[in-house]
Amino acid sequence: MDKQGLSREEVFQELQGYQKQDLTHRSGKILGSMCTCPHEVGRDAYSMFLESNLGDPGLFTGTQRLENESIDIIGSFLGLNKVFGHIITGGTEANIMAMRAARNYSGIKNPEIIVPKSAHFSFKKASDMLCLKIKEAELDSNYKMDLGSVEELLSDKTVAVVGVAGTTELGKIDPIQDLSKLCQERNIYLHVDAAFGGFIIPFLKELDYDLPNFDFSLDGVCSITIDPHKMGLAPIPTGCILFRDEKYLDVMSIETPYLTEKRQSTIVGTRSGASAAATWALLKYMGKEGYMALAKKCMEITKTLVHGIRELGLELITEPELNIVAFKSKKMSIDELAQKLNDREWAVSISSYPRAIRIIVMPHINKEHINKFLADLKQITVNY
Ligand code: 0PR
Repeated sequence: MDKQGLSREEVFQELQGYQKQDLTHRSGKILGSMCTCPHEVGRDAYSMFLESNLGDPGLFTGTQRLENESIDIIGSFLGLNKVFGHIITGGTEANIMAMRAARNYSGIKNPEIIVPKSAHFSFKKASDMLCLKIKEAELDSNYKMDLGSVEELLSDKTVAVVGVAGTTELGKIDPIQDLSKLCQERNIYLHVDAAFGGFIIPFLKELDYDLPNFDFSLDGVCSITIDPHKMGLAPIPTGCILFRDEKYLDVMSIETPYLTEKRQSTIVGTRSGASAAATWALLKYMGKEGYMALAKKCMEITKTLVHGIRELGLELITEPELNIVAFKSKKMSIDELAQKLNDREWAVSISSYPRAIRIIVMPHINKEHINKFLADLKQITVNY
């Protein structure tokens, strides 16, 4: 560390130098990310609440109200008016909290969880941290969790089944309705990971897209992960975990004797109130119609992309259900194609199952970006 500090100007000049090395969402070049440019309303609300700590909410009662109201609003578009939960750092923390609640609630020794093969890697972290044996259910021909496989994996040690609404790699929605029935019959905790899908599926359904139910309107669903920092447009880090019943928060609460709140259920202690303020501000500012318009725009651009990919004779892995597109070429390997796109500064990602070029049409992607991308893709693939 330098003995003497730099001037404010020097510090910010250096910071700018570092910032220039980053890619920006605004450039439209980031095609493989589930994050996006935070909306200015969320950004301003976030900066306004920088000192607020929800780890000691009695000191920040206004922020706590913002968190509670956000939870109520999100619950209301996920099928239940009274839900219980928190605004946290993201999908990973939410999934870990859900698995911790399920494990503690069951009280079962040597606990196991069943997740689809397509589940996000955060469940592997949960399994490691919470000593849960993870069992992966097979996918059907449409890359959705196979119910038969789930039934085969169930045992008297199963503490939770997880379904995904908007899988990380292909944006698929698992058959949550069937899982809900199955879990209710067997009295097993069902968690839905809608980190990605939670802020788009309900609004597409309002627009009459034919998508399945996945939320608390299904009686077997005990908890839902939904990330404001993905399709919700909030600044990072902003996640959300919702539980149907307060008892699931209670079974993981720890005594916090000297704080303004006597018990705490979150993993994190000191916790950003800014994320709650940003979530609240965006829910109020966007309203249902704002999120519907956003969802519609993303799906229309997805359609343009899908059409272009087909026209180039490339192979779609599956018909997209949401704004995630995966494709491959019959002539070129995935790695070579990704490299050639990368050489033209397109930051695409590669899905692992099945291996394919994966594009997430987030709100920062507009039609012009997609047209430029398709033009580059044409140059790369035609005459190869
Ligand atoms: N659940 C699902 C279904 C997810 O897709 C993700 C993350 C998570 C949980 C975990 O959420 P957090 O990352 O908020 O903890 N999905 C993206 C992924 O892993 C996250 C991401 C975002 C990755 C931007 C890269 C990137 O540039 O692919």
